[in-house]
Amino acid sequence: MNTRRTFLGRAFGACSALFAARGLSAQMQMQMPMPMPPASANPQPPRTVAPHSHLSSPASVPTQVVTTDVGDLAYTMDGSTKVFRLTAEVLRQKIHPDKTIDLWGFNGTAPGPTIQVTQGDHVRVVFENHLPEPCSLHWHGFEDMIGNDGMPGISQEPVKPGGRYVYEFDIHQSGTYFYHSHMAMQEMTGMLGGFIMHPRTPYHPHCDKDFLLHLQEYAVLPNNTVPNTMNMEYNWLLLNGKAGPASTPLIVCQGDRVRIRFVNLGMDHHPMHIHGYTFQVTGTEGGRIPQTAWWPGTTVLVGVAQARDIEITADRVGDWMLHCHLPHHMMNQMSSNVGSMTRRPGMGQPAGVDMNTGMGMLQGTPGAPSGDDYGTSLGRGMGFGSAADMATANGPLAQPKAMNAMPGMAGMAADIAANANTVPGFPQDAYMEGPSMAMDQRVDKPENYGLRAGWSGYMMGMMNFLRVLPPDKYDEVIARMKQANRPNDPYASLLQKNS
Ligand SMILES: [Cu+2]
Repeated sequence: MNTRRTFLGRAFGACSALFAARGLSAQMQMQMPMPMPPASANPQPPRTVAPHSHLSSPASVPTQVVTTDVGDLAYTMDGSTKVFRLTAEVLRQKIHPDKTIDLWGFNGTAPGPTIQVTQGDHVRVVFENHLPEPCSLHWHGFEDMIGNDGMPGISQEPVKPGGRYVYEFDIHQSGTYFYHSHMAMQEMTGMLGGFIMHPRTPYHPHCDKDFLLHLQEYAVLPNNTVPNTMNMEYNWLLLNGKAGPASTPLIVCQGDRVRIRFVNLGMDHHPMHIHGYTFQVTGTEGGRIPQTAWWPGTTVLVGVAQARDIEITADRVGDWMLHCHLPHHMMNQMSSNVGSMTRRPGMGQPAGVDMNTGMGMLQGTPGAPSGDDYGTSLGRGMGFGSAADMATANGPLAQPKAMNAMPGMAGMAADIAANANTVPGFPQDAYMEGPSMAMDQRVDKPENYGLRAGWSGYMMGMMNFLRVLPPDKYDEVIARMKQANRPNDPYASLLQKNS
């Protein structure tokens, strides 16, 4: 079969070859007497391709996890010890074409790079602190010695600026784990990362693709670049450090079995939803779930400090949405600090008032806290944002400036009813998603190749694609990804596999 695969690979490209081989395998199966399928309360539509074939990659080797937009932490060997070097540092990160913010992370990214090890490994992590304040690293979910727990002031001295600490682990667990600063505000400004422990014996069934998505939120007030870690209202919702449409799609080939690992080290819980598929939840932050206890769903709630692994067989082609289902987490630059949900005059929000008044919390008439006079203005008058930019709608802050920035806006009038301004509640999404928000070119990358024109006007915040591509399209996208030849490409392990 290897010979056949090599030949087909040369002839058609990796996925075409795989697909052809799967077709052959399906034909061969068709000649065999087929067992009756078990009765099911939820009959599945007929598969268009055979389920996973071992031809795609040997099941004896776990598939490397791809952390889109983040990548992996490389290691060196010291005898039989895997040595990782993790440096906490201040960095700037472009989370969206129009937003670059100051974060704290590791080795140039926030979240930090993913560490991947295998059960049975002896692992050393040399941690260096390049932050302006003390820090230590907690290894979340690890069953190990207290001295490696990373709890500052409890299990170790905090690592001072310029200092280092060496953590050592004997890996006996397997599953989706993580590391993070155990200082809460540091964690909220990006100091977290994934730690994958591959099982010594690969899980069954084998997954052809394996992805990790970090769920994150930041509160970055208008005209600011530093997340306000004290704020409890978030306006930037991210997957792997990028807000939609800047996040990178998960690329899979039709017929692949796919695992997606969600990790939540933030302040909010996220109901992660996938279109077009019913998945099985196959793992938690406590490791693999026995197959008899997997549960089906189309949305899985990923609570704070939890991981949830889901698996599907990607047999239906499409650019399927994969997103948090909280409506406010499907938007960018959301903030009640910059305007009210009304276009009616006289209902703007007060600026420059104290927090009690501005948040409408404890006092005032009529009907505080819900009175019209007391919409939120948190941050106004506190030196954040511009007090001049008092909006009266969900629409832009400064009309001419915004109109210039969004040429598509001019064409939107045609989509708006003539009496729109007299309709209570207008606008809701009219100026928040649609053609005026499209920025296909500005977020162009090989993984977006072939998406429907204007797609980016409808994708924000914690939204992404699972792109299940037919073999020919898959091969084309993979070829473009290879051609891009990006340094430290998060997709490197997948691209090597497809070479
Ligand atoms: Cu969410």
